[in-house]
Amino acid sequence: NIFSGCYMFTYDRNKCSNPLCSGGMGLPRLGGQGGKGGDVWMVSKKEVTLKRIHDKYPHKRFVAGVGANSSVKGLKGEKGGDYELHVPVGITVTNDDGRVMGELNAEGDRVLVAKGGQGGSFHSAFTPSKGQTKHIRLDLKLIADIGLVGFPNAGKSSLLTVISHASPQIANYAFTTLRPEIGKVMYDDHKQISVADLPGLIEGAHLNKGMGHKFLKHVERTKQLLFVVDVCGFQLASKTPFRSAFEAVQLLTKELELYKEDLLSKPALLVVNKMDLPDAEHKLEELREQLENPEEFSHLLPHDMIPRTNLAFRDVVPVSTITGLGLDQLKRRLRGSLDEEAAKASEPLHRERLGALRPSRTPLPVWGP
Ligand SMILES: Nc1nc2c(ncn2[C@@H]2O[C@H](COP(=O)(O)OP(=O)(O)OP(=O)(O)O)[C@@H](O)[C@H]2O)c(=O)[nH]1
Ligand SMILES: [Mg+2]
Repeated sequence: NIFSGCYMFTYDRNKCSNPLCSGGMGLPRLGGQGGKGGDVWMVSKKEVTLKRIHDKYPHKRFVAGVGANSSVKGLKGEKGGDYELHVPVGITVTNDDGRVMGELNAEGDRVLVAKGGQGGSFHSAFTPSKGQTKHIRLDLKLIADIGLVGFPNAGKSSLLTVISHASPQIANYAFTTLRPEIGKVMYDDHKQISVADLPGLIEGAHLNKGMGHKFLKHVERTKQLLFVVDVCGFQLASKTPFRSAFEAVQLLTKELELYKEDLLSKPALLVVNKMDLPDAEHKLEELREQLENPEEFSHLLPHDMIPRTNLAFRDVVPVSTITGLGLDQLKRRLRGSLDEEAAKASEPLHRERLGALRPSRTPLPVWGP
């Protein structure tokens, strides 16, 4: 599974008596300085997958080179070679203690994970110091423009199938989708946007229930959210409560809020699916009304599941993946929303460039005839 995390033990090695001492030995007689031990780096490459790393390096140990000892010929010992492990784009590197050491979001990004030790010198009585030993974790989070957020069975995979070329598995039971799948939605001007079909979220996901955190961490790396609800509501099992479309929206919002409130600052759209089912129009009207005054209907939810802030959806788009209703409109709205954000992001740069083009205060010389 290329989306799962992978542990690694990382250290520098030295040939001298202390195996973790990665600098070279100094040379006391001539004041010579040993070379520094090599560093261990993570470097992102598009073609790499976690699975490939996993298969290729079963030992999960990565060791940089040893600094050269100082000698009469080379008083300053050469630095040990760095070790670069190629990892997929979208990796977060986390330390033993859960501290994030860095993120590799673009091809060629680099994160230093373990520093080589200093070579022995006058200041250290010519004894080299140890290189760092790090036990790290690599997590690959998905990067897509849009992430589909919904309870199981809402029709997320069906939706991806009809708006993109992806063909995820579809079935009439919960948790059909077990891992993310990305579909590319194509436009006439050849622009593409990527949509991630994610496993269904269930109540308690923030406590790691269901696909829980596995799901939620993928949501972090999408630019915008597309909530998908079944217009007729959802019931996970006979023992769990039935949830209407409105309750589904609020519960999904709350799960994201409890996991990481920042997620709710992403632009979001709402798809109301299965509009071909009986009484769908009436239920949609009811949902719209409830979304307009969510506080009035908060008594429908368990007290601790009322979201602190209600999501302001940019649009509510009714669709049916079976009849095709609303799909063109949805594609247009997705594109519109992404373009809008991109324009906002480039606005300051635009202003700066315009500023630079403004005429200076000193008048230009005027040449006579
Ligand atoms: N009537 C009707 N059924 C639909 C529609 N879209 C999807 N379905 C059905 O709903 C069921 C679930 O669809 P999926 O696309 O697998 O749902 P999902 O949200 O991906 O489910 P998980 O992967 O379990 O989270 C399937 O039986 C689909 O055929 C629709 O527009 N109308
Ligand atoms: Mg699915």
